[in-house]
Amino acid sequence: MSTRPISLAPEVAQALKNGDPVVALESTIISHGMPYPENVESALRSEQTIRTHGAVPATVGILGGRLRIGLTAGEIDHFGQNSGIPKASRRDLPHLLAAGGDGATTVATTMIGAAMAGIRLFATGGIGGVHRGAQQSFDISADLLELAATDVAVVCAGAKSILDIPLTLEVLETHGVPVLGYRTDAFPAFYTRESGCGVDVRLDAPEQVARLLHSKWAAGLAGGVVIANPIPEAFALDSAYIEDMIEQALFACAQQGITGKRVTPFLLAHLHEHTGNKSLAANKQLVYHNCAVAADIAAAYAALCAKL
Ligand code: PSU
Ligand code: MN
Repeated sequence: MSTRPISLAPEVAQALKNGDPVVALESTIISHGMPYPENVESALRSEQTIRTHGAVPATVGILGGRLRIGLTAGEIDHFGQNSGIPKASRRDLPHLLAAGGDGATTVATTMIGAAMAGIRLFATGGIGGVHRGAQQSFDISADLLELAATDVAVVCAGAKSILDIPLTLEVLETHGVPVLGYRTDAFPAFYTRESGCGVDVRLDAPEQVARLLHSKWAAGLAGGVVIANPIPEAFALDSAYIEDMIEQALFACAQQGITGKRVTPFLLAHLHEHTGNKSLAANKQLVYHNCAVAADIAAAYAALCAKL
């Protein structure tokens, strides 16, 4: 038995051994980001999308005190159904591993698992960031510090404007995390294609992104990369509409005294409920798009590594 608390699904282990493309997926989006059963449907379709684009999916979660890299459909259903599974960020890992518990991995802990396994690409919806009012609350997602330290590239639709996007980009800059726009000059705001902020560099082809990733890590520059991929035009929400809904969600959050790790799941659930699931439909579509792009980049990265 390995001394590390990690288990790879056989298909994932084989793909990594062969140098084939693999894309990691997170489980907090399943357990705490979407309602059941849409969460399970979305997780399975995400995996299928990655396969269609020529890569092997590896959904990450903590089961029985082990970091599992690649889950079965039954295990994904377990994450989808069981609202008792805690959201597990970096600080929660030691306890869950020691106690033999289950945990839904956030962007931060999915990066940790992916890096341990040797997976370089990860697809999700949105990253955590600096919350509005962080000057008072100090609520800055551990995702940002993980991006500073761990060698995994995260394909996302930017960050939700439940966050302070300009401050989120400042923190990423401080920590030397490149923010790439995939076929865009604008940093996207999850439900919408623009946030009013720009990206550091725009790249239009998977091969260009693969080269940047390779150059970064070959130069010994540890840490992740944000690959910002805007929601497809057809699924984007009206920005005034969603901004209004976000304001309402933030107001409810403050009124109910929600703080800490409960904030993001609360805001997501509030939005899904109060937009008649418009936000959920958009959320699902942008995740599939991120899966397709991450798989394309993973394939280009694998091809580049095979050549060098
Ligand atoms: N943003 C989303 N959907 C999500 C999350 C973020 O649009 O499901 C999840 C991710 O797992 C992310 C986490 O890592 O929330 C961030 O939580 P916090 O803000 O507590 O760090
Ligand atoms: Mn937080």
